[in-house]
Amino acid sequence: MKILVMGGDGFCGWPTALHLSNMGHEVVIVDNLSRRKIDIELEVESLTPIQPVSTRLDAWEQVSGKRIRFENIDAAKNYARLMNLIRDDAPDAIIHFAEQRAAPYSMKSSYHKRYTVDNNLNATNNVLAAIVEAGVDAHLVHLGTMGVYGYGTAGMKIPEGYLPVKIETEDGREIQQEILYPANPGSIYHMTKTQDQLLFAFYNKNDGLKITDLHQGIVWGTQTAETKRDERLINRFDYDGDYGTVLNRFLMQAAVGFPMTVHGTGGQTRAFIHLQDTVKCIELAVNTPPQTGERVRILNQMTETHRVRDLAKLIADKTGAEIAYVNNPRKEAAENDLHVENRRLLGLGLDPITLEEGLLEEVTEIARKYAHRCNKEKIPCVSYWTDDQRTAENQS
Ligand code: NAD
Ligand code: USQ
Repeated sequence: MKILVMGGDGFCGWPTALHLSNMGHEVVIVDNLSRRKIDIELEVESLTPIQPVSTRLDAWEQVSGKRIRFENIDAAKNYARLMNLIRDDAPDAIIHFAEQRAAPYSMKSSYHKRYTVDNNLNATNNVLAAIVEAGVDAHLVHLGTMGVYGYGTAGMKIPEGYLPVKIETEDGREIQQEILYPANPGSIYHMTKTQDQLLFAFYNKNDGLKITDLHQGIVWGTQTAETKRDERLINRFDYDGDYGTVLNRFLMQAAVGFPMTVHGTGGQTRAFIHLQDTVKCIELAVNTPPQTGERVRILNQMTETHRVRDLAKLIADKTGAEIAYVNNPRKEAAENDLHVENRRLLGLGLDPITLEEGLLEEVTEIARKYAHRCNKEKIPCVSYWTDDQRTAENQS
């Protein structure tokens, strides 16, 4: 297949591009390198020494004999170039990772809120409009988030996208329908993903586009089989207070001797998936496109759930690292349970990698190896969801 990987220079996109290339697909990466520019804005770098795009691509060609093409296009702003690329290349699948993905970054200021909305919604609308205008039959695979549902449970497993409801009609009959699960975003970033869902529903209904939306949990891990093949292929490892995600942050904090920063009571339960499984799930989704006329296919891309304080304790028990309970800069439930349906990807053949499998050590090894690159001043989360939280923190 010919596959466009939008956002293919990022944490999930780069290993996905390598994996699909390794499987024999013709891969084109589309990325505007905005994530690398945000590192400059935040004065922080990936813990791992990621290489410039051209070095990465040359290294991949040397180890695999396969060439990945790179197109520097801003999917949110450069509609004409994106549309021409899609028309000229006529890809079989387009994988859309090209969004601003950090909740804390999206809440830093009105600039960051506006940038995240502009970037994410325009990138999504542009790729959808471009598929229609180009007249190609490309399957769009989008990386969504578990956060579209909120993290409550209402006494049932969170279904894969659609909620069955019973409605009583005016004449007393009962009818059944399936509706999109009610959106309940916890940040401006997560809100953009709930809006993406409506764009998908519309273009699917109006233009018959084939779309898979993968509602992914928090990704942990750093390396995959392909990124391990040469140090120049090494994947990004975000550890800072805006982009670092909780499990990778805790593993890095343990490795550099910084007490693990549990927000509030740590009673937040979240869904997780290892990076190698992310890559596998995308391959499974690409290989099984929806039928013509099928509604948007939504899959929950997660393999296990954990409470934040339990993760900290697990790592503390293994490494002797300390835990610091800090004020929560976010507005979120202090405690929640989370039960999630994920049978569809398991049904397609996913064999999950779990935290128990010793992979925590692999990440810790990476964190130890590159600990000298860590700027500890960048570890605390200093993006507050409200001014009141910022003021209270500054006064404490
Ligand atoms: P990332 O920031 O590392 O990668 C995103 C890539 O997209 C970057 O290389 C960036 O330069 C590019 N990009 C952003 N806006 C663009 C634009 N307008 N035009 C072209 N390129 C653009 O993020 P990631 O962790 O790889 O996440 C990828 C996707 O997966 C995101 O949509 C995110 O919401 C979703 N996701 C990530 C996680 C996670 O834990 N990392 C979990 C669930 C869902
Ligand atoms: N947390 C801590 N300590 C920290 C960092 C985070 O206790 O040092 C807590 C947060 O308060 C939150 C939880 O850990 O309760 C998860 O935070 P996170 O930064 O790991 O994850 P989140 O902000 O939800 O975002 C990440 C990705 C995003 C993706 C989402 C999937 O950045 O792109 O959509 O995970 S999900 O969480 O399932 O919605």
